[in-house]
Amino acid sequence: MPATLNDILQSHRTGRAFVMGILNVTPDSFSDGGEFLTPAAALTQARALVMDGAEIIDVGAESTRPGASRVAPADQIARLGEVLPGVVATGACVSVDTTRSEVARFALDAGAKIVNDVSAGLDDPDLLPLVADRGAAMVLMHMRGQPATMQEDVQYQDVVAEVRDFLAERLTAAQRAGVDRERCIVDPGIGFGKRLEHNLALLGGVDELLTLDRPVLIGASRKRFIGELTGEDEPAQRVSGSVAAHLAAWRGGATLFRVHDVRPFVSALQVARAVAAARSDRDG
Ligand code: HH2
Repeated sequence: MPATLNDILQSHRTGRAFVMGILNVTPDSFSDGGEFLTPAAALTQARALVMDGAEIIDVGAESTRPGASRVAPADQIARLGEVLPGVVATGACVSVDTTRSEVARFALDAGAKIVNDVSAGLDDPDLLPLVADRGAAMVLMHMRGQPATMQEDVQYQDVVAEVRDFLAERLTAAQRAGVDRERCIVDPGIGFGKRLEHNLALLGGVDELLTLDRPVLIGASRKRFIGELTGEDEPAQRVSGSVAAHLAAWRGGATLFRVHDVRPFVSALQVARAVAAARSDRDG
């Protein structure tokens, strides 16, 4: 049964998990920059993500890796314009990874249903009103500062509580701008202004984020902290570590997972789910 946007937005209540496949139409993303820049390569990848089990495709035209340079909205639109119609035609629910309202407007016009804003509405004051006006869904993500500087001077007293409070405040800001809270998804922003211990605390602290009564999205895929734990310098070699990180968050109640390597995670989830079902059968 294909996922509807409503299924995704209710997933924290139903427990159904959804995989968001990553499609970076960028020359400089940290793990796959340049791989899917041509429209043909991007569409082939979008179809492969769906075949592998992704029910959401997150298309981005600007890298947010630490130190990345900004991409003007017109350039993001030029990159997206050639691929969005084909990605929408896959039948997956399409999300656009941007902080800019011009880009989000273009993507929503092309059939995207979710705006994935890593700045949680702070980068562009016109973004929340646009999402409200269109009745779109939105990901509000926690980040400290800007990608250019976010890994400098990273300090928290209690990272899980601080991220939860920030997301609560951004949910209120979104509502004040007219966005329906029921259309919001929250994301602790793994790797965005966080050191290893912060990422681990957040992956283990999903239950606390769920007190916001919104679905929790986790994006740990191939990120640096996995390399720090496993010694894998090459992002594409961090697949097993990424699966483990996402499964740990799933156990805590996260239901949405933003991943590069869809099939390995879908398989792991199938097994973990079967074990959990057997356990609950036994417990009655
Ligand atoms: N991570 C990245 C980009 N967008 N969006 C959300 N909601 N959550 C995340 O954790 C997240 C995100 C970074 O990963 P990637 O897209 O692979 O790299 P880059 O930003 O270099 O394109």
